[in-house]
Amino acid sequence: MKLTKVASALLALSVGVIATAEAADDRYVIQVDNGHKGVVKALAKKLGAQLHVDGDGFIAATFSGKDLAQVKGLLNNPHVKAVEADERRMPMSLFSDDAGDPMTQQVTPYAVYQSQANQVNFNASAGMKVCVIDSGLDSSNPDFDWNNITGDNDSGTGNWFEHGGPHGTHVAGTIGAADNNVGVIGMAPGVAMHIVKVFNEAGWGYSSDLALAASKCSAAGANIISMSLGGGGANNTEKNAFDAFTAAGGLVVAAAGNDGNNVRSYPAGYPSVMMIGANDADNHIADFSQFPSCKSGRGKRATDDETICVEVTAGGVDTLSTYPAGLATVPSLSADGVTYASSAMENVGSASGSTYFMGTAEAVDAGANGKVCVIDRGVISFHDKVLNCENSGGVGAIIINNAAGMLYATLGDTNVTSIPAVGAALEDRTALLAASAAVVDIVGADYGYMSGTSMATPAVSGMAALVWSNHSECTGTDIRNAFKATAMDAGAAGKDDYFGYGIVNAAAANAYLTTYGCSGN
Ligand SMILES: [Ca+2]
Ligand SMILES: [Ca+2]
Ligand SMILES: [Ca+2]
Repeated sequence: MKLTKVASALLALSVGVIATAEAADDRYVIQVDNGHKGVVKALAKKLGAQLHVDGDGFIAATFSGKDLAQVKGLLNNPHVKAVEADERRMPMSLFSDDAGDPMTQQVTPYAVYQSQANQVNFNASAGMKVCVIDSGLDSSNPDFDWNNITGDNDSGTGNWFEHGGPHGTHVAGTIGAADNNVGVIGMAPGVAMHIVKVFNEAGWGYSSDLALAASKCSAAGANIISMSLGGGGANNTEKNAFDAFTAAGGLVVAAAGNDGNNVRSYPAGYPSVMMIGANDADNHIADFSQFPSCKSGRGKRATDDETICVEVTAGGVDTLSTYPAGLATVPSLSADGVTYASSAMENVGSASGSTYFMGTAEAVDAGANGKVCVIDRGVISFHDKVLNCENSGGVGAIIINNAAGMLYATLGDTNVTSIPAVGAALEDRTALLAASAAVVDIVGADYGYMSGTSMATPAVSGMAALVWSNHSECTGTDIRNAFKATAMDAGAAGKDDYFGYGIVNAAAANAYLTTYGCSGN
């Protein structure tokens, strides 16, 4: 299953505020008395200003190249009451992670708030156990209650407590990271987990592996199976295994897939398995989230079957969770003392020096020797740009996007470079090219971001453990039905192929079961 690894630019963004007396865009708000606004507007125009807003008691205008003191001086007029910087305002996400560094304090991921999981207490004595079928859970991450975690290896994948890539560790953190003073917090903090490792770095498993894993989950006493994986084509042996787990009272949750099309993935496509799509922090569907039809059969015989398509969604875009220790990368970029947003492309390390603009860096250039290369995106691969910088004696690389926004990329699986390389936004190109010195820094961290229906799936399986722990008399199917009955509608009004019933609301599902009982009557 495709995995979109999104570099942890948010930490850098949170400190990316530029302090200066000059307003952003040289744009100012001028408070005036309404009776003399015309006089002030004429004066501003005469001074070369460009007027933008004519409001009740104020105007807004750009004074190119002028700082606040200069504008105040120019507008020294009795009808001007005040002049202040016209601050930029951007659309904010409806939900966001707590501010702060998860290496030193606990950060609650946005999806917890979005799904109101923080409003439900996890009952640790209810005996919930989530079986995570993935790439293992690396024992190096400190944010787990290891006394509550067991596991099994499939043949050929190695020890379950040693990661086969960060995917499984990230998924497990979303389910059950501990509620302590560090890292993140899972949907069901500290819940017992059984880890079945069916993938390693090669990223491959078979339906027979999953059928075997389901029986291991049963043997371990798990009541929830979480699978952030899938692929095309149904398989009866695999289907039977999940049917049996569900029939025995369990709940099986799996990812819809990340190809952004209407293909039905399995195991999520089996009726006994709950299919999960991904939404972002603004309650929008993730562009990668698959949306298979709920229609079964053709023509007049077509019927609606809500168990073969997306049933609910949860946050799965830029999800912060646990990594094998040191394997997440956190970038920082500053130039002439100003911090800029950046993304980690490759290579942990720190580099500082004079900047050298290499254009698109299509060849070795002796001018870059000992310097931080500033490079435009385009023409050749990111890897070859960084390699040309390094072979020129460059100590670090900044690659600037050639389209609006931040550049998120890696140097690929065959990276042979070693200098730290970060991506930067096109919006910062002018400032970065003008800077005389820069510092590029990539540090390893235990927490990082990933995007995918793989991230939404453990959010739902964790919330199932959370809600179920307060209603342990119910079956997995009761929990599944409560999630669907109480989901927050999003996207097109009513149930739709992208969201199913909508975004899971753990607090509403919990209240629903309290009020109506397991069967929802
Ligand atoms: Ca924690
Ligand atoms: Ca299904
Ligand atoms: Ca909808």
